[in-house]
Amino acid sequence: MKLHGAIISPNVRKVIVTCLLKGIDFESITVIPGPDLKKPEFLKLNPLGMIPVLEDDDLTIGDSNIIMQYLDDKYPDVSVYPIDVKDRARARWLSEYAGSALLPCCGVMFREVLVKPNYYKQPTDEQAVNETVNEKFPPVLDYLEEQTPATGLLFGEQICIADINVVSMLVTAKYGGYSVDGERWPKLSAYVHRVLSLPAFKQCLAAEKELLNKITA
Ligand SMILES: N[C@@H](CCC(=O)N[C@@H](CS)C(=O)NCC(=O)O)C(=O)O
Repeated sequence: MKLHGAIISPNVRKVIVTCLLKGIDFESITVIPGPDLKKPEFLKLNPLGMIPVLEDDDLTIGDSNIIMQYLDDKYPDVSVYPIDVKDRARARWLSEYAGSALLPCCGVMFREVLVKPNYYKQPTDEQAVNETVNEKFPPVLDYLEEQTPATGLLFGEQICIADINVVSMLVTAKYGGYSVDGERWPKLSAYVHRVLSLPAFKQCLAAEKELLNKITA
């Protein structure tokens, strides 16, 4: 099984955490967002020109959530979906919400605070950062605070796609210097720490360090 992507990308992180939880071996093929995604050989793998892409024998698919679903169908023993049908729907919804509402905020922090000044030697767009921190993040985190239980994970004690989605995005924000304020969003902040202390997340973040260090070098 081959996974194409950059391991510090949130959508790639989601797939890696899923593989680690399920004990799936895969070959990681590094593809960094940028011109490489527009090359004909990559567009053959994913005409959308986006990572991650999974190749499994004769199957080639893009989109992190679709890949996670495939891995769960193929390796169901350790499932990353809740059992209850409504919880499964809620978990899919929160995953969608994380991708559509949370990721754009986290992406701004990652790009403007970490990547642009350190890797591209370009100035941070301070206005975009201030707008994100003061206007865009708060309503998204308010909603997630409402959804987060005081103990455990989003759907009990077993990590599921919603936990993987929400926390993968917030790791990206953390690389850009933004962490959930524990005073303002206490349940969400404590929950993020609980998820990050799980072995699969710890192992994934440890593997990301090398690439992260290259960006900040
Ligand atoms: N819905 C897709 C989104 C994938 C996506 O946005 N990937 C980003 C990296 S995290 C990417 O490839 N960006 C390159 C680009 O937009 O040109 C998924 O969940 O996999």
